[in-house]
Amino acid sequence: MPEVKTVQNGTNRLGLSMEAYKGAPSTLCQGCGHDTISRHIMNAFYDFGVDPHRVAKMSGIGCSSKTPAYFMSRSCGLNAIHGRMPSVATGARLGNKSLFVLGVSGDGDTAAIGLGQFCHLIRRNVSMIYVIENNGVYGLTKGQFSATSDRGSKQKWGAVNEYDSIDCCSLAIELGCSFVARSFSGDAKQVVPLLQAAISHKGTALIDIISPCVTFNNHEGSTRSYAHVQKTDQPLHALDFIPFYEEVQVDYPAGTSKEVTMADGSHLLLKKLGRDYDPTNRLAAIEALARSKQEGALLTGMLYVNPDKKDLHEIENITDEPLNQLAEKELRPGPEALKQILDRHGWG
Ligand SMILES: Cc1ncc(C[n+]2csc(CCOP(=O)(O)OP(=O)(O)O)c2C)c(N)n1
Ligand code: SF4
Repeated sequence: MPEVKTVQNGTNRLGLSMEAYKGAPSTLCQGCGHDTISRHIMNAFYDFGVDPHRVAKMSGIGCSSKTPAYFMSRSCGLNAIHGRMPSVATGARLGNKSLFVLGVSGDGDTAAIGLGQFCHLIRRNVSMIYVIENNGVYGLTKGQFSATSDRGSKQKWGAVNEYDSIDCCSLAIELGCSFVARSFSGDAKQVVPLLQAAISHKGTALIDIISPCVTFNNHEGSTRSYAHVQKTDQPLHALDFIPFYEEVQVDYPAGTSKEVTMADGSHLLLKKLGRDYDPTNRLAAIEALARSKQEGALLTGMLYVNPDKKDLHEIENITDEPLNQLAEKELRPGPEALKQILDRHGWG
């Protein structure tokens, strides 16, 4: 665990300035929600004090999938092919458990061509953050409806979407995802603590972030425009994140907040905003999402979390040591070990 320093003189607890978390200048359209999300990512990783060298940035294809180039240039990363980020990210994490794997995808990349990969990543509970930059269209290929576009919503040129949408959060909870959140790119106060809680989580942490495409999906009739999201956003709670290296010193009256202790000992505080919502209740989360879809509301916040679920490393009993640091002896245990395995399965 890195030495703990408080944030001071423009540096974080690792002694790094914000410069270390920046990337190349963005080439996206001005006002694109994806750029705002990149800023939230830089702020979350800087504030938490994650060493950029330990981050693996993974993405597929799309405007959203281009964004890892625009933050944390010191990190390694791979722009995979369309919809195939999850398998490449699984490989990276299996190969090196000490990496923070951050996947950035679009709603097209995830919910259409990559849907099978998305489902199996979640079933395996690979420890990584999965951000969907959800604008309801294929931005890069000029604004076709995506599988997350709401039925009845209108394309810029007037065509109406006749198909039901896939809700990636509902699907993820159904598949057993251990961390599911939804937010809006314009809501820094919600996105940054959610990202920090995701950094602290063991297992797949999915954050579906509505991210308006100003060029192809920001008009009247769209349900992913800035105006529509602002009108329908229903935050479940106000969020506070307290990292494992800070003492919990906030004092909320009983019954007004819920505290979730993350796998690394950090705390996520969920302060009630009107409604009673327990993000550790899986069935209630599925129901709340179905209800909000029916009502045309956008439910945002920590939808479901289970910090105790085993991740892929635990399930498969994979070594903590990065695989490239294992010696020949560990990689090739020899004929005696092979015989033991064969005997154990009755194949000897
Ligand atoms: C195999 C394959 N099929 C289709 C494409 C064309 N294509 C590129 S990006 C994209 C969709 C991107 O949409 P999304 O993931 O929502 O990202 P956005 O651009 O909206 O951020 C498509 C269909 C491709 N690159 N590869
Ligand atoms: S086309 Fe849309 S998604 Fe792509 S960069 Fe422009 S605003 Fe963003």
